[in-house]
Amino acid sequence: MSRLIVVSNRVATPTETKGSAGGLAVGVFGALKEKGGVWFGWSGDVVSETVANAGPTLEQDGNVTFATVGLTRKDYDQYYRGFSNATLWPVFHYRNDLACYERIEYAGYRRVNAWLAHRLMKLLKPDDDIWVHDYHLLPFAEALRAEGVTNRIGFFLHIPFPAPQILINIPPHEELVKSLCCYDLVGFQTTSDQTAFHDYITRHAHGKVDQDNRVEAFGRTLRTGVYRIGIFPDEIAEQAKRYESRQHVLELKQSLEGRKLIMSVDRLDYSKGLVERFRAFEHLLERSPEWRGNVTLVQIAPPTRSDVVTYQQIRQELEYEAGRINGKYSGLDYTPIRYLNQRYDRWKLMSLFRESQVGFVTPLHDGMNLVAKEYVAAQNPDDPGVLVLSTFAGAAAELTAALLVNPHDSAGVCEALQRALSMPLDERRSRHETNMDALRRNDLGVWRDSFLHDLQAVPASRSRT
Ligand code: GDG
Repeated sequence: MSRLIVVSNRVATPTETKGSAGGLAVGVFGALKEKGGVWFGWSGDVVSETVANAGPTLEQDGNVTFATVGLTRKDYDQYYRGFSNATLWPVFHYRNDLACYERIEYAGYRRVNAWLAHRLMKLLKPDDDIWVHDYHLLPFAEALRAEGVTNRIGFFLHIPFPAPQILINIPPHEELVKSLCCYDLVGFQTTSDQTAFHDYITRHAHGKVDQDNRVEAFGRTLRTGVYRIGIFPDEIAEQAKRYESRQHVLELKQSLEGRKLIMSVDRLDYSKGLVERFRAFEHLLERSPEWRGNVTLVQIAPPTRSDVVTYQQIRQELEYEAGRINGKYSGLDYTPIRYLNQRYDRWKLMSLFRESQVGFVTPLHDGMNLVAKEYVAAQNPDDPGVLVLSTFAGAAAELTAALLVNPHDSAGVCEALQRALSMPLDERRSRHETNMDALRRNDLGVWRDSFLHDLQAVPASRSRT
């Protein structure tokens, strides 16, 4: 049986892969354990050139090798902070207004992809299957091919793929799509992402796409597919229940003094729609005085990428909005928004989800959004909370029994919140059941196995130039 090589920007630590409630790291590790193999990527450390070139550092866990390399400051700045997170991330989330483009960063992005590919070479065997993850590594297969690698290589994009008219704002858009065509299988979160890629292929690259999603472009043939990433819902349900009477939950409950609770958890990112969310909550307090003093929004938002300017700006804006709204509607014993700029343990989050009446998940664009799925799974089936979900999250295609909203329509979001907060038990139960069924039908194992099944179905002798 061929081994599996997983390549991602960051590699989970062996401890993270043993988390008790699923998570991507656990899902991917499951496949690695089954087949044996290597998880390769950046360690998260910025190191000297000598240390970087001495890597990869290897750590063995059974039949799985964790292989990590450090990045130099220059590589980190150009590849990670620059082109990946200041160009690709905003454009792929339809935020051209926040994107910047520097040729030197793009050159660094390609250089680091080639360097990483070269570092992987000594760990590769001829019949390994290679599964590459996410936007940091669009040119990774091309770099491996340049090293003479003919193995099957699949790619999964965790974030949206933008419509061609958005993508073409990135000056080297054609080179990037050409690089993607060096993979044998390219997986997307939703059919609209897949369609956007196909549109680019037919309209801009003059390629062909057939009914089986076989793509011919730039002298190559590949397949595309839709693989909606999931969670292990029953494990999350069990974890949320197990921790429901812990101190942190009791403390929160006591501090709410019978008020209803709306919960939101997101990395602090402008794609997650946090500012719009705070304003919609303000709208609720403004339009429905009966909720003033009777409902609290807890927003957990651990900071990420805080050395990228746009992330510093969104943080400032949110702090301003939280302060403004709280200034307007707080009482001596009431704070409407509890804005927590820190990371919480996973088991704590799941038990807080279970305690709340509403899960408020309103990204402006999101590949999937696992928080929405985790919120549903964490509910008590006898007395479940209601998910208010943006139609622009990939998860909206599956969680059809959520209250779906357009995050730009503050009045509409406010109506959905009112409806969620007052929804009768029967309706809550029935919506929860429908959503749980969807989560069980397409769990993390289904995502992983169907991608790997399709990758293995790629003919081994595919012509590769
Ligand atoms: C990308 C795509 C796609 C959040 N805060 C804490 C914490 N989290 C966990 C959540 C969830 C995960 O992080 C976030 O996943 P999301 O899917 O919601 O969003 P991204 O991080 O943007 O992920 C996204 C995903 O990749 C997978 O393909 O769905 O669209 O953007 O699991 O629970 N975990 C802990 N403490 C926190 O404070 N422990």
